[in-house]
Amino acid sequence: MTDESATTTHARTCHLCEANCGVLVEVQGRKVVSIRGNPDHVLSRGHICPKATALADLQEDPDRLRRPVKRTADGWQEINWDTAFADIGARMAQIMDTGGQPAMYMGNPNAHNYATGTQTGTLRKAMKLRTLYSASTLDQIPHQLIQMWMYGHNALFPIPDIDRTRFMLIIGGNPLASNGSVWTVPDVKKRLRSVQKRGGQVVVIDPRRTETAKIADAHHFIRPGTDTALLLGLLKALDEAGLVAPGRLQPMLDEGWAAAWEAIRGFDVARLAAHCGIAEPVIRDLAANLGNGEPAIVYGRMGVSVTEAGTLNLWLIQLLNIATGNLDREGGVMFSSPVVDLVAGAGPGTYDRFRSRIGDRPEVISEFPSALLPDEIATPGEGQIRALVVLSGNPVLSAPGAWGTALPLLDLMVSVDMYVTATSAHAHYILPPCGPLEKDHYPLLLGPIAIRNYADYSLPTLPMEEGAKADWEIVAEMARAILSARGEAVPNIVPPRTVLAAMLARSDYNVTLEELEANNNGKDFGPHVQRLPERLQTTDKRIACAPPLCVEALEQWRAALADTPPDALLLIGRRHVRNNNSWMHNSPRLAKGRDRCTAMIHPEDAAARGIADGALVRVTSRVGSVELVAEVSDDVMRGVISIPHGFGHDKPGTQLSVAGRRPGVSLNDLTDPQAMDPISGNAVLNGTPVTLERVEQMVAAE
Ligand SMILES: Nc1nc2c(c(=O)[nH]1)N[C@H]1C(S)=C(S)[C@@H](COP(=O)(O)OP(=O)(O)OC[C@H]3O[C@@H](n4cnc5c(=O)[nH]c(N)nc54)[C@H](O)[C@@H]3O)O[C@H]1N2
Ligand SMILES: Nc1nc2c(c(=O)[nH]1)N[C@H]1C(S)=C(S)[C@@H](COP(=O)(O)OP(=O)(O)OC[C@H]3O[C@@H](n4cnc5c(=O)[nH]c(N)nc54)[C@H](O)[C@@H]3O)O[C@H]1N2
Ligand code: SF4
Ligand SMILES: [Mo]
Repeated sequence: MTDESATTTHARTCHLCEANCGVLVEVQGRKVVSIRGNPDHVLSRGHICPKATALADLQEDPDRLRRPVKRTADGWQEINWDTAFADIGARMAQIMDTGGQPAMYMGNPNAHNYATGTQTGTLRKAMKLRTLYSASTLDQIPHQLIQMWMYGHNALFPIPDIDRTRFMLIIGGNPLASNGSVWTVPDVKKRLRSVQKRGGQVVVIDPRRTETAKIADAHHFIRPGTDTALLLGLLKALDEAGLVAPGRLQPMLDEGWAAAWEAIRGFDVARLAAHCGIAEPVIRDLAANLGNGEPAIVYGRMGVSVTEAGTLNLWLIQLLNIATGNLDREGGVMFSSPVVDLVAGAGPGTYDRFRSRIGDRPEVISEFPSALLPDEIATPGEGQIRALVVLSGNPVLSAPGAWGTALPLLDLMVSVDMYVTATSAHAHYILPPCGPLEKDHYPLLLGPIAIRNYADYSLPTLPMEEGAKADWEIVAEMARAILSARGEAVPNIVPPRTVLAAMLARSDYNVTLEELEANNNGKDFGPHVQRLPERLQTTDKRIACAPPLCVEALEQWRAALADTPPDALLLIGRRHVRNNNSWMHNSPRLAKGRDRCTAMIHPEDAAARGIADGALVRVTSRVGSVELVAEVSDDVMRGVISIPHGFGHDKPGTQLSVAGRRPGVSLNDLTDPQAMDPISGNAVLNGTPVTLERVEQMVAAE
């Protein structure tokens, strides 16, 4: 007989963000009693953030759908899985057979779900998709593109070796709120503190004095969208100080190295300094620190990637790490030796094999810009998108564009999501996955970008609820239903665990799935080691230092460089440790506390418009207008306004009872879908020009 009151504790990974912390989940029956950090985890060492305990809220949320639902004239109707798949297969087949174009949008949670990734290929084939839309073009695709061009493979991420560095320059990243990005680095605050304890320094470049900036040795405000000037200034200052010293990298650099410097040498540091708003002596001092021969890192994230010069900036960042000899060096940025190697397992990536119907944008690693999707749906003509599958995404809140008017035009929309969100509310069918603690986990995409080489497999903590399905099963069965309805061969489903076991069997490391399963704390395979030149995937085994489109973009940037930058108020985003994009606002634990969806503005900008702290303001961009409360603070630089993304939970149809109590406004009602990095198609989510005014509130008559 089992004791119903007994509690058991299970080790697993928190999959909510890139940090992948080890947690200990105590359960009693199906009830979560506690969630705490696993002190013995090889990577996270007991660290967790407030979101970990919210795993329980997600698991137990009464708003979470437990069965597939179909939209009817009388509202959502529960249907069984077989009916859902049969209906979707038939409607998709009919649309495809009559020349309708299908599409798929994949959201961020897919990056945290190895199991789904083993099945999406079949769904893409069933839907005959050449390209995807995903959160990557709202995020990190410029990184991948630069890596493909310079190192020969889009998955060759240079990882900041934080535990051995002496100087870390963080440009446009806020790891204390985000817990690190394109960089699996649990417990990042303590690791940054350790850099300082070793006598090293952390410097932050950000238009806002962020949580990370507050613990740094120095913080410099930068005018949004002008990092290109800072990066060029650093390169030029290094050169002028005679500090360009690639060292052992020199023989690995191709002819592009000379070409890149030819372009850089034409710039003037003083003029670049004036453009970005960081004083010339500060730039020269930063360059001296980067080039003093000690291990140093230049790390750039959302603040440099999701701007018009995203790809250009990422190129310059690589050049900086090469110029100071800090690429492939302990304490610099290093390439991992992953247990499951995606570089060996997938092609290097592609560029501009074909163009988008709308906007004539190049295909980038088989993707088109997500910000284009609403127009691809709404614009009639051959190739118009008639059917859409949204796989764990919420583009209505997370992406720029007129989604609210485009999605209702679809003949078929399927959302794989456990909530009725601003996006899934438009679907004809919502297919909900099981609860988060009912899934297994392996950091397939994120392990390779971790600060150490490691592997960690988690079993499901709770058995699956009766009638529930995991995302991977939903995707696999939907693919089969479509193939079957179109009279095509229907493949057998290979379960994710089988795929993972086979990948581990091919690993350079001697490790099996069973071993990892028995190990509660993850398995450490040591710090990163030098991998160049062997790891380069370029045909000549050299680093391609001057991607032609980057050199061209630099010339265009030079031509557009104005002495006096425009005086517009520029809008940037803001992450908070208790939020996660658009989808964790329904957790009562996380939603607690003061309103976080505020417009943060500098006291002088507020005073100039007669705006007091707490006043209602209207923020207007080229594409839209929102009203929210002002938070007057000198944590944000003058001329900049900051609003967090992911709010707007009162959009039509949304069913999130906790989030709905304080819905906030959507930042992406202001961001401009036409603003894109022309090279990568990545959306421009920072630096949107806006106007700001006080809203005259009606005072009720006595
Ligand atoms: N203005 C502005 N916009 C931004 C950003 C910004 O900084 N500023 N950041 C951008 C970035 S970096 C990203 S990655 C994107 C994210 O963009 P998206 O991925 O489109 O949006 P999310 O808000 O992450 O929504 C995820 C959705 O998946 C659902 N979900 C969560 N877990 C699961 C799961 O396990 N299975 C299934 N089936 N569904 C699940 C949630 O309920 C939610 O509806 O947003 C981007 N948007
Ligand atoms: N708590 C929490 N954690 C998260 C997420 C979340 O929503 N909440 N989202 C996850 C996801 S999907 C991602 S991609 C990561 C993102 O991880 P990060 O990139 O670390 O997160 P952001 O807070 O967007 O940091 C971008 C910083 O750039 C600054 N910035 C804006 N414009 C500019 C500019 O022009 N130049 C410079 N130099 N800086 C600028 C912003 O003020 C901000 O501090 O976070 C992940 N982790
Ligand atoms: S930092 Fe927080 S959300 Fe991210 S993995 Fe760790 S506990 Fe989970
Ligand atoms: Mo992201």
